[in-house]
Amino acid sequence: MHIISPVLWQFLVKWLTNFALFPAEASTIAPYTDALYFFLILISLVGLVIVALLVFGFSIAYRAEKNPVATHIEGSTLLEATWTIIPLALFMVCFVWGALLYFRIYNPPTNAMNIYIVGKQWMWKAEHPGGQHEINALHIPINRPVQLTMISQDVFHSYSIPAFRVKREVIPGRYSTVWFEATLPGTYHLFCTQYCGTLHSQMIGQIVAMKPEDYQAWTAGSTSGASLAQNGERLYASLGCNGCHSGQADARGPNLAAVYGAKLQLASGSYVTVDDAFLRDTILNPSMHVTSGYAPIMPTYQGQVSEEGLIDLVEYIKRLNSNYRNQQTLTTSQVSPAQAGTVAPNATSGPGMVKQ
Ligand code: HEC
Ligand SMILES: [Cu+2]
Repeated sequence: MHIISPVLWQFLVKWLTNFALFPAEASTIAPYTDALYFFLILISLVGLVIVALLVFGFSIAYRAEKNPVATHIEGSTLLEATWTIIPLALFMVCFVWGALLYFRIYNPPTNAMNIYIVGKQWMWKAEHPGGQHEINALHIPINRPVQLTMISQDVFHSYSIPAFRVKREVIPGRYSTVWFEATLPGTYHLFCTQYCGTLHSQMIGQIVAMKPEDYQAWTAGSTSGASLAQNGERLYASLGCNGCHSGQADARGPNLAAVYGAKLQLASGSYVTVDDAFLRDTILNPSMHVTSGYAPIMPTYQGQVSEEGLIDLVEYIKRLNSNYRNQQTLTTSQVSPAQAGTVAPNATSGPGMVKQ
């Protein structure tokens, strides 16, 4: 999609990077956003030069001593059509180009790995499915699409990685997602780009993009013992979810195995596809969308589970595909499927519970 020769392009990028005007292009999308950006700058510059030259030229050609009496001009259809159609064509090019890029930026590839981000005044927490936790840092492999599922615990924040040319609002009460594929190993800036209070400027961190083998080593070395799904399983038992969602035929709640990604019919007759946001909503607001064929007896868990706890539950239910147990070795989990239905003794102080 480059509009100029690759050699000139490389030169331009290197030059701008060295002058620190432009961060490195470290993701697959970066050259594309930059190409559009440079195109916008280019046409603005061309417009600027044309206008400046005309002002300069006309003020000499039509100066007072050469034209003592002003000429009355009625207008020119050709001229007006020209200065309407050419800018319109340019704007349409920007629009189509921008729209195509927008769809690319907003649609994550289906094979993207997912990492959760919780923003709060004033720090970024990252939770990897394997249970690795980080504060104000994010380790990721290069050459692999990564999707971030993000939520705020308090006010609006915005997760921005300039070197990857991505940025997305992080909203209280709702998951938002962003994806990227890093191409260059290195350490890059992470910024909060939404003014969020006194220490907003310190809500920054490091993105560490690593070669796949280094990332593997990092993952193995920083695990906290239990994966998110394993924490979720414990929480699921301690909150008594399995009292109703036991998966047995006489259970009071629907079987949640393989519910993720499924299309559910609601009592209202409409259909929803079960995604992360739906799971989170159901746990906090079960009456919002009641599944067809069931009584609205599920209690709300509002105020009882932290955002991290909700992520653990979501991650657990996501992996509750029938073969989940065969894939995971639940060495750290105290809860076995046989215990389903009993409330764990530490029901008030599980790992994901809200601390009052
Ligand atoms: C008192 C029984 C009960 C408890 C406890 C309960 N649920 Fe439910 N749950 C239900 C019923 C009944 C439905 C279906 C009706 C509805 O959507 O409200 C449901 C629906 C759901 C759904 C929507 C998916 C579907 O197939 O309908 C999810 C997800 C869910 N529950 C998760 C949980 C989690 C997680 C917990 C624990 C934090 C929990 N439930 C605790 C009874 C319960
Ligand atoms: Cu912030």
